[in-house]
Amino acid sequence: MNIEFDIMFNSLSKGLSSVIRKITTGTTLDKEAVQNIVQDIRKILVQSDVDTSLSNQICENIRTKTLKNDIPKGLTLRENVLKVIYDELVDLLGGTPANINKKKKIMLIGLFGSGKTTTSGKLAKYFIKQGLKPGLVALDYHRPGASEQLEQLGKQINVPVHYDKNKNVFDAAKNGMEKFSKLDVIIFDTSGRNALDGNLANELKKLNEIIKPDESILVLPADLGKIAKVQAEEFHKIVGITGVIITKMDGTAKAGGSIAATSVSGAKVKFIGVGEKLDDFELYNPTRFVSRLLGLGDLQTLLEKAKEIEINKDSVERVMEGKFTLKDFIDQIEAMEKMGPMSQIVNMIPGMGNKISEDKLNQQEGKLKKFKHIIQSMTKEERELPSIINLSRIIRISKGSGKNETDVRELLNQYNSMKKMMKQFGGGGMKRGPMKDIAKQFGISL
Ligand SMILES: Nc1nc2c(ncn2[C@@H]2O[C@H](COP(=O)(O)OP(=O)(O)OP(=O)(O)O)[C@@H](O)[C@H]2O)c(=O)[nH]1
Ligand SMILES: [Mg+2]
Repeated sequence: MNIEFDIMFNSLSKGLSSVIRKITTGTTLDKEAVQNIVQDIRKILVQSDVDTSLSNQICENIRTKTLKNDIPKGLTLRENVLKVIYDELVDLLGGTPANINKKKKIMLIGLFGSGKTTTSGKLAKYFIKQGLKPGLVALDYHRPGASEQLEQLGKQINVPVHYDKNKNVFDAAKNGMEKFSKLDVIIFDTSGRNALDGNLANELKKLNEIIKPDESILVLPADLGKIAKVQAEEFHKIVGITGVIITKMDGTAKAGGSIAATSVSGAKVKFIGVGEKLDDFELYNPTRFVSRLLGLGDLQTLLEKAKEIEINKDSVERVMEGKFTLKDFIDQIEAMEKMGPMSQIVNMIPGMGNKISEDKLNQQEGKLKKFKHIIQSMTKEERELPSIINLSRIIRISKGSGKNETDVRELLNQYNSMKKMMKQFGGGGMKRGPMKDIAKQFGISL
C-alpha cells in the first residue's frame, strides 16, 4: 500500500473510528449520546469536503433510524447505531460496487492533468493481472509528448501502444481499434480538457461516435472534493459517462468528498488511484472502503450473522429476569458456535481483534466445548438449579462426561461469576450490552 495513501486514509479513518469507539465502549448510549455522535460524524464529513446538504441529510437519516424507528429484531441498540452509520456511509460512498468485467473498449476522459495517461497504464496492468491482453491507443495530440508518455508506460508493462504518426486523432482511434481487434481490451487515452471547452468537447463527441466505447470513464482527481459532482455532470452531458476513476487519493483529505459527490451524480466509482506507480491502483468497493475507514474489521458480516442466529427467546427473557441457568449457558455457547471460530468473531468486533492472543482464544474455545459436554451429562434438574450440585453429583457428572472433576468445578465457578455479572447488568447484559459483553460472558476479559 502506498504510504501517502495510508496517511490520507488514516486521517479520515481516525476521526470515524474514534466515533465508533465511543459507541462501542461508552457506558451509556442514550438519546443525547447519539446526538453527539451524529454531530461528530457531521464534522468529519464536512472536513472531508462532503457537500453540506448531503452531510445534513445523512445525519438526519442516522437520527431517524436510530432514535425514531424500532430496533430490528436480534440487534442491540449499540449494534443498531453502528449498523445504521455503516449503511449510511456505504450509501454515501457509492452503495454497491461497480462492474468492469467483459468490457472491450474503454475510453478515458477528463480534465487536464487528472491522471488519464497514468490511469491508462494502471488499467492495462490491472487487466494483465486478470489474465487478459490489453492494448493502448494514444488519442492526445494536443499536448506535446503525450503519446510518447503512453508509449513509455506501455513498454514498462509490455503492452502494445498505437499512435497516429500524422497526429490525426480520428485516424488513431479507427486504426487502433482495427489493429487491436484481437486483443481482449482496448484502452483509449484522450487528451485533457475542460468540460466547457467547445472544440475539445466536439472532438470527444466525434471520438465517442467512432469508438462506440463500452465504457466511457471519467478520470477525476480526488482533490476536487465536492466540485467533482459538477464535473461529472458536465462530462456526462458530452459523452454519457459509464463510470469514474478517482485518482490521487493519496494526496488529499478531500477524497471522501469526491467519492460522495460522484456517487450523488449517479456515476459509479470503479477504481481509485492511490499513488504515481502503476501498482498504486485499487478496485473500488464501497463496503470494503467504509469498513476500512471505520476500522471495523468486517462488522457488516458479523451483524448479518448475528441476525441469522435465532437467539432462544425464552432464554433471553429468563436472563433478563435474572434466572440464568446452565441451560441458558449452553444455548449461548451454541449461539457462539454458529457464528464461527472465536478468533474470527473477535476480529469482527471493533477494537477487540488484536487484544486477545490466538492461543488464549483457542484455549477458551476448547474450554467451552468441554463445558458443553459436562452440561450435557447433567440431569435436567441440575441444569435448571445448579446450586444443588454437590460433591457426589460432581463425581457422577465428571465420570459421565469423561472430564476431570476440576473441569466440572471450573464450569460451576464460571457459571456463578457470569450469573453475578448478569445481575450487575441489571439482568439485561445479554440483550442490551455491547458485543464486548458477550465475550465477557464467555470468560474473556479484555
Ligand atoms: N500521487 C498521485 N499522482 C498521480 C496519480 N495518478 C496520476 N498521478 C500524477 O499526476 C500527474 C498527471 O498525470 P497524467 O497521467 O499525465 O495525467 P493526464 O490526465 O493524462 O494529463 P493530461 O494528458 O496532460 O491531461 C503525473 O505526475 C502523475 O504521476 C495518483 O493516483 N496519485
Ligand atoms: Mg495524458
